Amino acid sequence: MRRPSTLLVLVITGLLTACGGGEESGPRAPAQGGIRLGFSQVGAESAWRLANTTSIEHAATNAGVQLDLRVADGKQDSQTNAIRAFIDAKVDVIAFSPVVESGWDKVLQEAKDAGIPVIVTDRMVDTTDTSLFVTMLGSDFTAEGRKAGEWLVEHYRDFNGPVHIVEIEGTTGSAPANQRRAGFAEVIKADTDLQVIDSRDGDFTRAGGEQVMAGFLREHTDIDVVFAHNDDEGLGAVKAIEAAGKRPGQDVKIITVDASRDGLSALAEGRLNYVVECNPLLGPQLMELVGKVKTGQAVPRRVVVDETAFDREAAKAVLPNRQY
Ligand code: GYE
Repeated sequence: MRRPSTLLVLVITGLLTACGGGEESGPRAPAQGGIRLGFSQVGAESAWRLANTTSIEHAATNAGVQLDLRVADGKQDSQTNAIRAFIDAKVDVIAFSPVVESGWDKVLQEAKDAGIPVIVTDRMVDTTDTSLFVTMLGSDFTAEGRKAGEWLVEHYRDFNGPVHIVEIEGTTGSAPANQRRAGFAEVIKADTDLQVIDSRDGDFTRAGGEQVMAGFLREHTDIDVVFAHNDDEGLGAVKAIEAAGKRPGQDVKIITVDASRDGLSALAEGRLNYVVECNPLLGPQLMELVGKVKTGQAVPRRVVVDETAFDREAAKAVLPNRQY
């Protein structure tokens, strides 16, 4: 029997890397030599975001892609300006992670008119004109919200009486905030004891989570559960709960999303109760798509990232090798 060629091995390993879950590993992606990619990043609000930016930078270097990275400040205007600058610079491909879902049609039409293909990554855009982008690479946020809800339903299965939940939402109008809220609500409605008593925007930051939680604790004496839309907000909530003289993870249960190293450490210590994974290591898959789009190869309209969720024991098991 013939041995598999090096190329075949590379292709198979590349595919495995593309479909794999939480870790970034394997050989370099095939060189996408000379391609110029403009990438507009949301900002630097969370551990997830920092890991996502680093993953994209490393993957671009490994693939030989010339990356023009512009990190916005969480403002749609800054991202629109960055996309216009990429159009003026005539880059080969534009990719971006939209801070909010709506309001992109005009600038995306400008990119289309200039003949520059656009890849949406991480967060989805809300548009009726699907010809404005070629593909979308990112997580299924609704599924993440559902996983959070499923843990809660299971946790309170044998409990009778109301369970008061507060929700610290991600940035208002962003895809992960909208979809995590929806997935969570869809699942918890199966148990009418599970009641969301308050919900507020924590902007995906630690400071935001702390501030929102401090407010909730002042206004409600009966909070049983926090659903924070990301780890940073949940860790901010931990601080506020401790400052109020309560024990996070015990007096108040906390569920978060992302599964960053800090989130999983707090889970392993018992200060968070359940953490749903959202994988930021999208760089290698993005570069693969960029290469294909540039050379006119077919790409799927939607590439979903594989993800899991962690309880305390699972967190302890993966922590030593966690990359973000
Ligand atoms: O969960 C959060 C970040 O869009 C998936 O944005 C991303 C979210 C992530 O700020 O930590």
